[in-house]
Amino acid sequence: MQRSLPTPRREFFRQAGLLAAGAALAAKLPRAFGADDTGVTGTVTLPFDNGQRDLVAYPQKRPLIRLTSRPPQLETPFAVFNEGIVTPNDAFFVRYHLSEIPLSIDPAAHRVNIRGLVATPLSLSVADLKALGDPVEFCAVNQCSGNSRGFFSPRANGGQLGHGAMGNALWTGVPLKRVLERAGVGVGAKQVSFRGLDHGVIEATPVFAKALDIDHALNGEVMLAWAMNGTDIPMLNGYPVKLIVPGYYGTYWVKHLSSIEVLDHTFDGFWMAKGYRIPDNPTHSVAPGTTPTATIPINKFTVRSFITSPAAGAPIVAGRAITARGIAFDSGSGIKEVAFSADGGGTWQPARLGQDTGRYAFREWQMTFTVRAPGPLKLMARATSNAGETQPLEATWNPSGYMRNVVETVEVNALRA
Ligand SMILES: Nc1nc2c(c(=O)[nH]1)N[C@H]1C(S)=C(S)[C@@H](COP(=O)(O)O)O[C@H]1N2
Ligand SMILES: [Mo]
Repeated sequence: MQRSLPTPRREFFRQAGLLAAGAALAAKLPRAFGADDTGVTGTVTLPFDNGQRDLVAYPQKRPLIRLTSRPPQLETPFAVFNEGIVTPNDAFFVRYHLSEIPLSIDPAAHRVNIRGLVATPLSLSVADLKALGDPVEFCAVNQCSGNSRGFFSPRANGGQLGHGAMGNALWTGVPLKRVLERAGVGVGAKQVSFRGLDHGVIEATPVFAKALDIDHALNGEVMLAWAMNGTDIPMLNGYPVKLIVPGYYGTYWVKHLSSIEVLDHTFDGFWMAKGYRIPDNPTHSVAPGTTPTATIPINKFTVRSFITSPAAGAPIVAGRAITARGIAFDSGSGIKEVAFSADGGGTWQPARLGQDTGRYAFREWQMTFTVRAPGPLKLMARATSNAGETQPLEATWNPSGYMRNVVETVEVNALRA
């Protein structure tokens, strides 16, 4: 698609605004890192052991559920997903691994370097990326591998997250394919690695770098994005350039992208070779509490659905029509069906699917039903993808608590009319 270029005047104001935002971020972030109560606006309790969390407002963000402060790991309050299928930038979750994160970046000075097995190494600014022309734009879900980890039983290692380490946004950028073709991929290319500007305190800490197979990198869908929901990507979400890998877990969506390297071998960086690995079997799971014998790098999303309304514990009234609603997504085949149960899985009815805004996006669904008698109720939603994948009724388990996609249950209480 083609987009008109901003006028120089608007561009000036945009840049000025950005510099101001960057300065404000630098001023505020270190304090928000502190052990004190700076920025805390309230608390929430996620529905599992040790689920008490502070709500903290970071720069460019509304109050979000804080898991850790250095580096910041923030999750989206679940109620946000009931407000619309696009997750607003200021509500989008944040995940980092290393403590030294960029607090302000000069967009004119930032470069994405393309090197390794290429004919012509490139060093591209954001303006250079935009000047490649013909930007692409699509909605896609970014979800952390460990989204919903807090619900694993027995407890899985890692941040105890609720369901808020996911979000759906409109991404604008240039296909990675076009950039790699510009550089000229050499014969024998096997993988492409990616890294950003963040790093650890000490030199020995492995940098956060990820890799994709060369065919995947050249599929035309993987994108170097400079905009999120029609505006600059928030600093904490990867300003000024972020890798978008639709249908794949967030771990591949490298933020503050600064280096791309074409390799003639399989990348052996820590976050591919040791971290973010799943059991190498069809369900990517093992018996609870056991260790897999063989593992592979995590890759595509499993199919999931959520009931966003009514909320757990919400009072509903027996004998009256109630509309339940929610969202579903998979790794890109698209959602074929969402089945809904108001009796704990005893009976299922197909829900009405909302507008299709792209096969990588959240798909909205609705179901109107009437509860006959007062009392507690278990509401469930179960999505099936166009690829035929469906959500399990029993939770699977893996040591890192990745890829949860069991059918979730929302318990409500029907009151007498
Ligand atoms: N540079 C950089 N990019 C990164 C990470 C990181 O630690 N550093 N974490 C990854 C992980 S595991 C996730 S889930 C997503 C989260 O993206 P978000 O913070 O924009 O929500 O960023 C990915 N990209
Ligand atoms: Mo993640």
